[in-house]
Order: sequence, then C-alpha cells, then structure tokens
Amino acid sequence: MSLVALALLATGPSAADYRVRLPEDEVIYFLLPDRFENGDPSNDRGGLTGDRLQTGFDPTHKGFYHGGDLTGLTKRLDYIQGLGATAVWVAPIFKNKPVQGPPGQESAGYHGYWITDFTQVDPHFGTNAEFKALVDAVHARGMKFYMDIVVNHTADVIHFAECEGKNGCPYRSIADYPYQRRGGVTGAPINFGFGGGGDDSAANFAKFKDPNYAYTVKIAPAEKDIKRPAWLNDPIYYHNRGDSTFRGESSTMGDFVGLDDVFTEHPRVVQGMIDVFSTWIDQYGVDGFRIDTAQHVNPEFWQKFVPAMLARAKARGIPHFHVFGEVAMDDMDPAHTAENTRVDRLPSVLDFAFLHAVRHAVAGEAPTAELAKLFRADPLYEGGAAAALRLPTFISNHDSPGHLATFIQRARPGAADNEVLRRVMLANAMLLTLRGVPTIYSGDEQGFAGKGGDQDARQDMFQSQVASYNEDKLIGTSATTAQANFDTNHPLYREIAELARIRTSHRALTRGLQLVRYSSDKPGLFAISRFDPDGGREMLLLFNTSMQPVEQNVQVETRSAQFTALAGPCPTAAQAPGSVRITVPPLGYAVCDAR
Ligand SMILES: [Ca+2]
Ligand SMILES: [Ca+2]
Ligand SMILES: [Ca+2]
Repeated sequence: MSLVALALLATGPSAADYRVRLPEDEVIYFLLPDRFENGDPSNDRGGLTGDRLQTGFDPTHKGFYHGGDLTGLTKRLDYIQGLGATAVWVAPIFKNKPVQGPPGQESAGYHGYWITDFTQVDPHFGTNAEFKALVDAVHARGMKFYMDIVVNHTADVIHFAECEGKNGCPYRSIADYPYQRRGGVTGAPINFGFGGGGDDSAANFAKFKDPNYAYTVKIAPAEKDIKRPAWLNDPIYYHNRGDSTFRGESSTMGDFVGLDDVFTEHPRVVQGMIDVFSTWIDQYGVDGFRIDTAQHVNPEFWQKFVPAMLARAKARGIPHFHVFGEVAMDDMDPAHTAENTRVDRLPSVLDFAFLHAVRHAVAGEAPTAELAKLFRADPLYEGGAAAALRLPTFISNHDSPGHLATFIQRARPGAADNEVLRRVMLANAMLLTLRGVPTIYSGDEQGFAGKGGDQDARQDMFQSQVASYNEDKLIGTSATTAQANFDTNHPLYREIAELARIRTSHRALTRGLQLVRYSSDKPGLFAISRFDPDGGREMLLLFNTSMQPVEQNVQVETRSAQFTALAGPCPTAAQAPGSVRITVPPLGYAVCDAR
C-alpha cells in the first residue's frame, strides 16, 4: 500500500477523491425523501391547495405525503455519514402526479414512482436548486449521489374506454390484438405496414400512427399536457395493452398496475429518455442511477441507453458511474438477475438473491448451504465473480412487507427481542463484510420492523403521525416512531458504523474475491475468506446462524499464520499451516485479518 493510500485511509474519503473510487468501494444508504426529514414545512403540500386528494399531503396516512424534503435530507447528512455510508441513493425526486387511484382507494406519489415531469423536482420535495445544493453537499463530504430513475412507466394518466369504471384492465396480447387492427383480429385495418416493435427503425415506426389497437385511449382534458418533456403526452409512445400480469409478453408491455407503460422500443422514446437523463448527469454531476422496474423494459432499450449514460458521465468527469437495475423477485434465483446483466447489458443489478438467502439463513429457515449456493452462482453475471462485487446487496427494502426484523419475527414467533436483535446484527455483519455493495435501507439502523405491507415498511425517520407506525415495537430500543429516530447510539447504528469502518479500510472487504470455507445442510457455521487484490492477504469471515456455539477446524491459506480480530472472537494463530481452530458464540460473527 502506498503512503498516499495510507493517508486516505487515515482521513477517510476526501472531497477530492470520491470520483476515483470504484462502485464496490461504497457503502450505500437508501432513503425515501418524503419519510426522512422535513426541513421546510412550507413545501409540504407541494404548492397545491385543498384536502389530501388535491395536495397529496396527509401525515397521518401511510399512503400520502408526510412532508420530508431535500432540505431536510441535506441537514441530516452528518447522521448518514456517521453511519459509515459513502454514497446515498435517494428514491425518485421527479415531479409526480400527486394523487391517483380509483375512488376510495387513492394514494399519493410520496414514493416518487409516478412521474409526470422528468425535468423537475417534485415541489413536495423542493426545487431543482435545492436538489443541486443537496448533491453539492454530498460531494463536499466525499460521498456519492445515486439517483433513482424510472423509464418503464409514467404516472397513470392514460385510461381505456373499455375499462371505464372497472377496477383494472386485463392485458390484451399482440396475438389477440395485433397492431394492424383496431380492437382485435377482425377489426378495421390501422397502422398499415407497421411490423411491430421488433424492428426499431425510424421507417418502421413512421407507419405507427394509431394507439387504439388493443384499447381505446382516453386522457382527461385537464391532464393532456401534464407530462414533460412534451413528447410524453402523445399516447403513441405507450403500449396501451392493459395491466401486466408480470408473465410473458405482458412483463415488458403491460401497465404496472395502471401506470402508463412507455413504448421503449420506439426510437423517439430511446432518444427522448437518453436526453432526459443525460441532462441530470450534465447539470448535477450525479454518480449513478438505480433503475426502477428494469426487467419490465425490453433489453434493446438498455443496450442503447446504458452506454449513452456511461459515455455522458465519462465526458462529465465521472469515470465510475454506477448503473444498477431493480430486477425484483420473490425467491433465491441468481439466474434470474444475472440474465439482465448478460442480455440487457445492465452493468449491475440489485442483489435480490442475496436478500432472500440472508433473510432465510439468519432467520434459521435455511441451512448455511443456502449462502454457499448464492455465491456459487456469481460466475453467471456478465463479467463473472468480479462483476458480482458491484451488485448492491441489501437485507431490507421499501417494497418488502417490512424491514428484515419483521421477517425474523414471523419466522420465529415468540422469539425474545434480544434474539431478534442478534439475528438482525448477524445479517448486518453479512451485509457489510460479504461481496457486493452494502445498501442500508433507512430505518434498519434504528430497529424499524413493520406490519406487513410495502407502505408499512416506509416509516418516517422524523416524528411520525401515522398511528399504525407508532404502535410498532422497534428493535434494540424503547423508542417508537412517534418521536424522531436519529439515534447515533442505537445498537444497530453503532454496529453498522463499526462494520462499515472496518469494510472501507480493508480492500479485501471491498474488492476481494471470495472462497467459501465451510457451510452445511443446517443452521450453524458459514465460513468464507476474502482476499486483498494486492498481495492476496486473507480475511476470514465467520458467521454462526444457530443458537448453539460452534467450535471446529476451518481451512485457511497456509501463509495465514497470525490473525487479528477486527470484530468478534478470532483465533490468534493457525494451529498448523492451513488450519485454524475457531469458536463462534450463538448467532455470533467474527472478522479475522490474517498475516
Ligand atoms: Ca417539507
Ligand atoms: Ca394508465
Ligand atoms: Ca414496460
């Protein structure tokens, strides 16, 4: 290691060097601005007047805006950096349709995924100038800023005459409703000569003029111009085939619960989206994009869009722009997520397989072999195991029915609070020492749990007025969400901060490839080594997922003679070349630095 590198480790990341760090060097903190901190009560209603169905604001209801904003987030950067995070991923900040949904089932765009204006910050969150101040403040601390972007859909503005007054609108396939007929195979000829989306030439799409093949498009007069850029108001740039079943053709062409699914095969759309998001890179110098609903967009779109973003970032002086897609899934299936790195050519994806493997392992529902199985699949990713180092890993997120603690409580009914806390801590240790980019979901570090729906996993960090949130027993504290939770002494905050410090000061833990040393067909020991890419120095990681202590021999490199415990109980020396005797307490872990 050079003296310069030593100096950097001693002082932490400086404002000057964040651009040279690789994606795998980061620890990411993810938050929803509406739920994080309210720095400006004057913007709580987004400049709108009326009741919550007009303004979207109701801090007592989990499905409406609560008042959090970019100014509030900017004021809390000490708290985020103190946790050891080096990057922040903020849920979409673009202007949303404030309220949508059928009568009686309305909710608000507080989460940011119902965009109408891709060029402007939502007035509930602040202004474009406040966004610039936030990104600049993040950069001034040597941290990175990742935007959350959506290409797949816009807000629900387009409706279909055939589904008026109905709840939902069934998907109508190309086979039943081809582009060249209106309303089915026996309908009137339209779009003469259009070959479909498979041919993305301008000449082919020039023949595509009528959006009413599957349904009859209806847009309320008051909403016909609400989208920006203006081209997004033309219904020809949407699939208009009804609601996705998330299977087959509808996965990429269906509406995500009514959200207008963009015709991403269209060359005008490809260029339009490249223009929109290039502008955010150019104007704000952001360091990466998390891409929402990435698997619901055709691969050819990403094959053009991603290289354009990387080139734009490079030209802006951002050589390691990180792009990671959301490819959500309900099981531990790395083949599913890896496919999007190979076919779609997404540089990285959120590691949902890691979520499921760790969740089941720390809850005692899966053997430690589940973790070995997860990492055995790393060569499936485009770029192999080295690419797996860049997958953002996580143990909780905003779309799950609760934070990790909720899953542990359900898997282990009646478990003492302290046991739940230790299982969560074990998961944090896996998250912060294993391969991938640790991504901490806001509230995990304060012991948030949740009652079981995605809105229940979006608790306020500032003082909440939502009764169902405030009833929740938090892990590791007597506090509730009825008060603000920015407690830097919370045991989970302190644990994460310590592990993050260990991680970012050891290259074996950020850039090191892994070798599984031990797993079995039941809960118990999971042992794995990671290796510093410069010189191969070994870091031995030990996790005990069982309620019994483990004591056994574990193989190490023959050159690994002495060990320093960075966390937990480590052997001090090998008992013979290539073997150490380890003991790990129930639900314990250890990080052992070899020399
Ligand atoms: Ca506010
Ligand atoms: Ca719609
Ligand atoms: Ca789509």
